[in-house]
Amino acid sequence: MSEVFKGRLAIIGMGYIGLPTAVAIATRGIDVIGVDINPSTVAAIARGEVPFVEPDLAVAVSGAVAMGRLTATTETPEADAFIIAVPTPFNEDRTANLSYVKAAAEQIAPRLKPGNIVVLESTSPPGTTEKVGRWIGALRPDLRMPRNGDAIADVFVAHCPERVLPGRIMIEIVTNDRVVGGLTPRCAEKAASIYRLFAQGEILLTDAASAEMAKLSENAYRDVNIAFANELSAICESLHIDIWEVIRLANRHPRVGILSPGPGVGGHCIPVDPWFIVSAAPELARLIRTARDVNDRRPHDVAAQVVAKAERFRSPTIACLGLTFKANVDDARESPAIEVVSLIAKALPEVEILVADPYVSTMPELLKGYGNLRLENAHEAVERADIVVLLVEHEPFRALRHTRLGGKVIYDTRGAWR
Ligand code: SAJ
Repeated sequence: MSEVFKGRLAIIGMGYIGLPTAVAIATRGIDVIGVDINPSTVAAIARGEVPFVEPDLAVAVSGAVAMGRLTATTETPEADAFIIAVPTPFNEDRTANLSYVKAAAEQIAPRLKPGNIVVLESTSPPGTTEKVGRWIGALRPDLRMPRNGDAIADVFVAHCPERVLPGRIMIEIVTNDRVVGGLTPRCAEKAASIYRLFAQGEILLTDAASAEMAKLSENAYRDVNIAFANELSAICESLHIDIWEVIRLANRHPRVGILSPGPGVGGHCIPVDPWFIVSAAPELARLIRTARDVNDRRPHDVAAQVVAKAERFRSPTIACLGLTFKANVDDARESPAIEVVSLIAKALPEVEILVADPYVSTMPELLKGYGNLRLENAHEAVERADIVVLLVEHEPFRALRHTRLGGKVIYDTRGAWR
């Protein structure tokens, strides 16, 4: 029989991954302590509230807190298992910034007892899980840390990369298969016992470096495929061919599935993670690096198209719809839509630009310096605009197509109004 975890579990990092994971485990009858350095996040969770928008998460958090299974604190407590779910951003030189992971490992180290499990969920370059083991070992020489070929250890360290899609987290956290890579096979088995509590997908056991690389490969795969769509889109624009018609037709081939072009690739994961592969093997990662460049270039191409359209008017008003990094989420981190708007605002300082997004209520920091930008509701913005640019295909924007767009110049970067 496969082992299933019993005991108390602490999760370090109550963000987009840590909080849903905490809830998924707490609702299986395990006491979960959520740890976050941000006191307002901790206070919100203690009230049963969620500090960001994710479908079905709020009701799950308030339920788990009301049942007394989920608590939150700023101090790392003692527990039987620890999951690290903190950000791994990149540095200026695009190498991974592991300072949050290191800080989490250092907070956990003094609390560890023999038999405890430590799982790293944060997306990380190959070798990071091993570093977590070393950082903990340096602070706790009294504990035997897991080493390959050595069956005996006091603490079990593994990597189980998160793979959930923002907007579908509460579904995917249960249904996705999970990859669990241990510093030793026993570590993988121990960590898997936690995911058996709630994962309905298969749990695939492997070594830590393979798990790290598999996660990076998933996001690099998506980045490369989106870059292909974005490059095709630029080519079709230059040849005056409708990209959406081309994709519709090509995708009727049984072995072709071209993704959707857009104004660029945003979010906290896909624009970041491929760089971890590039920095691990700079000479070899040629396609992955080029895909990053193609996707990073995309907001500039889209902004240039809008500027070209605006130059046909004497004094146009432009409506830009959507600011978040993708549809139906409130997350504007690394958003290409924001970059497009700022490039247009900079290129056309005399032109009035109205921006609208149902998920954004204050002007994002990056756009605050432009006197020609105003946040509006979508209907008003479209009503007043000569040029309407769709940057994010939020559900409420789709309906505008039938009623409001007549007589305007439309630039639909997402193909939502076809
Ligand atoms: N995008 C396109 N065209 C497409 C698909 C996406 O332009 O056809 C854009 C989106 O608009 C967005 C960006 O790409 O700006 C990324 O969006 P996404 O929906 O592809 O992915 P994320 O960042 O929300 O989540 C990804 C997922 N990874 C994969 O699908 C391989 C998710 O499963 C991961 O858990 C997540 O990264 C993560 O945290 O690593």
